[in-house]
Amino acid sequence: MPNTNAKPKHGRRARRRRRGDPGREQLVSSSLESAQQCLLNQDYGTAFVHYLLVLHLAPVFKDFARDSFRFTLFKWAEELDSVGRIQELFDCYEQALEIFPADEVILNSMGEHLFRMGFRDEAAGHFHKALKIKPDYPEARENFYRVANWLVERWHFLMLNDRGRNQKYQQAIQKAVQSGCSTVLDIGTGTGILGMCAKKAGAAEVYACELSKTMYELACEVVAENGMEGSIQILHKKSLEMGAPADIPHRVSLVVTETVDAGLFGEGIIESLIHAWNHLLLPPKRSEEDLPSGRVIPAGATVFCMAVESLEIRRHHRLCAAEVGGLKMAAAGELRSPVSCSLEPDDSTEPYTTERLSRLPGGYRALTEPFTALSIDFNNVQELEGLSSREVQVMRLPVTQQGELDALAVWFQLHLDQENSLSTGPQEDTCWEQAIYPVHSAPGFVLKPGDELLVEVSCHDAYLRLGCVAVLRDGRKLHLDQRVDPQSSMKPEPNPEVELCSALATLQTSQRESEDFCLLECSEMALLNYQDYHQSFSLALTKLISEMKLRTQNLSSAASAAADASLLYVLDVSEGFSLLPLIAARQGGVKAYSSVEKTKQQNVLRRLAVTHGVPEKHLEFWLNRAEDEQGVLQRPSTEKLWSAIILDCVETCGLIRQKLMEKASLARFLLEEGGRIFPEKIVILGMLVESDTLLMESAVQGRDPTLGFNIAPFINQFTVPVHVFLDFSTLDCRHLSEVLELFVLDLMDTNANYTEREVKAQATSGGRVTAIPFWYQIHLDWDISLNTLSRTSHWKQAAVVLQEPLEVQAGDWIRLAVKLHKSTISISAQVDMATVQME
Ligand code: 44T
Repeated sequence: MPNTNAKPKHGRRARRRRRGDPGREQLVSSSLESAQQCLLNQDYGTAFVHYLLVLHLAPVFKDFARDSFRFTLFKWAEELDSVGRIQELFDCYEQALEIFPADEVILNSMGEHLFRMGFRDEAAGHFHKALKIKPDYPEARENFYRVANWLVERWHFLMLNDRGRNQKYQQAIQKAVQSGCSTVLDIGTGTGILGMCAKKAGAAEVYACELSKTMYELACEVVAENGMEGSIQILHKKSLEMGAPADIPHRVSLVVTETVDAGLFGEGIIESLIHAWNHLLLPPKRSEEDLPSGRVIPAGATVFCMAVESLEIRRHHRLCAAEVGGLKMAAAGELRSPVSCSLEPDDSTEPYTTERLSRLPGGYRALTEPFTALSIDFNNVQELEGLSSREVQVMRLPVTQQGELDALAVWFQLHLDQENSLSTGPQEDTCWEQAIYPVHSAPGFVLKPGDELLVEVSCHDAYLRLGCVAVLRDGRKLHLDQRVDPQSSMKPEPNPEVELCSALATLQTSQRESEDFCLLECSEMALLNYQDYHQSFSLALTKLISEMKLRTQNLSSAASAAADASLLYVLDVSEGFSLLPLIAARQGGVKAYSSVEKTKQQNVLRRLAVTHGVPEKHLEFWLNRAEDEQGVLQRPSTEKLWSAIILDCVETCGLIRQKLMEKASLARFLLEEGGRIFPEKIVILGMLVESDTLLMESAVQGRDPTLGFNIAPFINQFTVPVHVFLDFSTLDCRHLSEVLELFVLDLMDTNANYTEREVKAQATSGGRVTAIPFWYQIHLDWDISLNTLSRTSHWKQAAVVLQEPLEVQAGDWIRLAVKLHKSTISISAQVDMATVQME
């Protein structure tokens, strides 16, 4: 009961309460009772309302009721979530936070809901708050690490670590300010660096805008820390929404910006500059008039393009084999990645991806010389405005090397001013990646020296569009913009004449009845091209299924059960597109459940089922997948258990999937006798390395200030200890140990899993251990396994970046404390002094 003798804290209301109010006390106690009763009856909504009432009327119960209140809130929120009552869900959280404003568990949980709804910035804010309240709260820490990558993208570190780039921008800004540009606007200020350069160079007025809330807040902190709080005005706005004098008092004489991505235009620089010229900048300088004028840094750009062959690019964008896991893929129709500049852009497609060509596994082959696709003057508003309506230009690229036409690679030179320029080319040692335009129009087409490739360049929607339209060969024109029969392009033709003829033949005859194709994510495409994966699963499934068939035959021979009773059930809970259920169903006597959700992809599987003699009813789709694992893993009917459950354990980015171990324990309960889950075991492997590249991508390095400004401590708050999407095979690093076994996850016996383990590693040479890349050996059964480091796999690797580099001598023993919390790995390392001293 509330302590009615307690000293009141606040004014009138509290004083009134002190007198004691038997009616109120009764209400509190009966509400509390009702809350508890409703909780027992699992009527969480009513329980929640009762708790709210109790805690509002009698805050003294806060400590007593906190746990039950949280539990009620979470359960009620789960219910609201499952029926899509999202607004109410967030209202409940807000009410809960009014009562417990500093409850890290509620904050973290609200962050998780926000994250799932796509409100990343807000989610991150909640995780951040939870962490400030309780820095050693692992759930909030993991969640924060997960969103940090979205909030502050990793390239910020790379750019700030790129001295060349920083200095060139600084010089150009200095020169412009000294030559009279005294009012400056930094569009897309990020950490505030270019705005601070302008101020430092002596600009009288500096404005900056930034559309990301997180970056805006960061810029404010950085600018204040560097003593420029009053002298740079930062706005949390997209430049397109700004005007003078509404947002800045008058037009400025200099706009500085680096709102460019690998494809130059992806961050909307054309639109931003057109708007800036029309609303934010003084008019450009006209001949010799001495009127105040405006200009832009960078002054312009030149875009280059070249055709390349690369197996790595190819396997991520189209099917490279006629058969996968024994399935003939012809019936699947055309499967392609969603990256294409010829498709009408929508949510599911992108015009290009990015790659650092110099780090492409397996390398690449340049098939043409680089050629200039486009030049643009950022100081000419007519030119900027005319870009979208510019006529399509056809470029002729002489082919210099023989190879398959897989993609066009694009990069650019950014002319900061007349002297300074930056290049993002593949040969440069910079922070930049290149834009990759995969070629879908001519799968498997081989270019030869002497050919000329015709490329159409246009700038629709202020995006650079490139299309390979034709090849000029021996005076003939081969059109590439029509579909080629994938079957014919699968088989490499050794004879060039035959190849030419067959290319011509298919181009003329195989116009598809429909332009229909099915889109698969790049990683799904690479998975489909991963032959070992399908062969290994096929083998393991065949083995298990024949064992199970023998078993059921023995059991049911006497009973001569109905045909259906002898069916085996296989469930695949892989994320995304997967052929595994079909591979299982093809064994006969198997009913397979697929988790593929997209209708087009389901149709692909259905078509393949038909052509492989799988009865329609033997391939089912797990359509009504509930969010919770309980729902996902429900068996088909109560009397039948699963013979095999296929779990998707490792994400493409190189991390273990969240909740894997929970899913595995649940799955084990749903197996019939002799049934299995795939995989049965995962071994986490790793290696000690010294890699400056990894450091550069994880945090702003060095003790020296960036261009004389103190930025690192602020942006480095967003450093995460685990680096994902790494290509260990092309990572620039020194190996300091052998391959180590870091952890073993036994999925068939989740009780056997520990969460912490000590691993001893011996340094094979001296150096600084900066990171521990890790990957997985995935054991489907005792003799079939897959290694996620394999060149042909769709998996990338991840790496733990150590907080402090560890100096080691050859022969030293290093003690690693490896922890696995939920699905997140963390590692700390120290030199084992005992062994050092012994030696
Ligand atoms: N990444 C390159 C692209 N912004 C750089 O919110 C190179 C990628 C990259 N703010 C690997 C390496 C690299 N008004 O914070 C961002 C963005 C903001 C705006 C206000 C506007 N109109 C805009 C447009 C963008 O500007 C900042 C910089 S965009 C630069 C992107 C290192 N992967």
